[in-house]
Amino acid sequence: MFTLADLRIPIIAAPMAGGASTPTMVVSVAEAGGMGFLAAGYKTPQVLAQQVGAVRSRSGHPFGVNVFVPQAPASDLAGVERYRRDLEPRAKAAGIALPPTRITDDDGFEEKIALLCELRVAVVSFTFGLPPAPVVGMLQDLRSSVVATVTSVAEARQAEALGVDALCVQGPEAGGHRGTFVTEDEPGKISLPELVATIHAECGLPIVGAGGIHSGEQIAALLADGAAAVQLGTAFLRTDESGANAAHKDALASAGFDRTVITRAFSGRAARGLLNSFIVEHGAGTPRAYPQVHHLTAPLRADAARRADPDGLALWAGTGFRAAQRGPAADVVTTLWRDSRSR
Ligand code: FMN
Repeated sequence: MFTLADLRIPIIAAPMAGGASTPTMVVSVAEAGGMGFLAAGYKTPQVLAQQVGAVRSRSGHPFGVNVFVPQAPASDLAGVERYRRDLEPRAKAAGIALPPTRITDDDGFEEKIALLCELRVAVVSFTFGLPPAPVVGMLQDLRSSVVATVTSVAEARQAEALGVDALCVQGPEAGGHRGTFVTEDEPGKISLPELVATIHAECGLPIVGAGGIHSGEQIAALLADGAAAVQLGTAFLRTDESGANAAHKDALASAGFDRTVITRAFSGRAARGLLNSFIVEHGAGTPRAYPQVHHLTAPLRADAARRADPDGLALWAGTGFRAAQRGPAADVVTTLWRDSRSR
């Protein structure tokens, strides 16, 4: 079974749902000596199977697939309807009809797990919670290594008790959704370096540190503090292989976007992204209702993507966004690793 110690370079390209992670990114990062993830979230099992096939047709290196753990049905449906009324003027101006509210989470968890049991990828990671114990056992029996995303010591303890193989420890600096499942979905107060050191002292599992990492110095420090590897998302967002929208790539380097915030405005769940006018306008009134808000805003985000309008897009990004460079994804791996070794 794959272990993090097998990596020539302990740098992982994060799973990024919504299109940024691509099979070519996974191949490029693996060829450079790191490891990449495909994101199963928001896509059908058929598309996921095609993407796994695309990686395997070009590379024999190990890679991972990341899966969203289903959420309990939303309780704040009145809040979702209130939010719908907030969004109506924006939708009307764009000539868009907002979709009816979906009560349950329907990301196809069971079909995706069944598919991953067939495909037997090296690593299956989970976010937004812990998978049921039989799923962990089944994947491990099929020789897939299981990683749980955690954002606190309490979550790390639960994941360890479940029997996962490694922890992806996500700090509050991280771009995209927070994986938080035990505590409130508000930003944690403990920075990634502190969180890694604390969880390393309390849990026996290998740790992948994630959140705001953009320099060799940070990587060297995290590895010295007990991380077995690091996982970067934002650093890969502008690369040639990234499938992120062009307006998202440009915004990361634009003077018009100068900071990231944690918001529920786009999905109903806390996520870090560049502050834009959508967040300014709607961020204060968003209910805690994921994925209902995600589905509600989907046509608005799709319209903004078509118009390449960064002010209507979810510009997910971590605190280190200014360091994200254009160029091959492989260069992110080799440059950061070289820099981390020269310290
Ligand atoms: N993490 C997941 O576990 N699953 C996802 O599907 C996912 N999608 C993301 C999409 C984007 C655009 C970004 C920026 C992050 C996403 N993340 C996701 C979070 C990453 O796994 C990782 O924790 C984060 O990128 C690390 O912080 P950094 O972006 O500052 O490097």
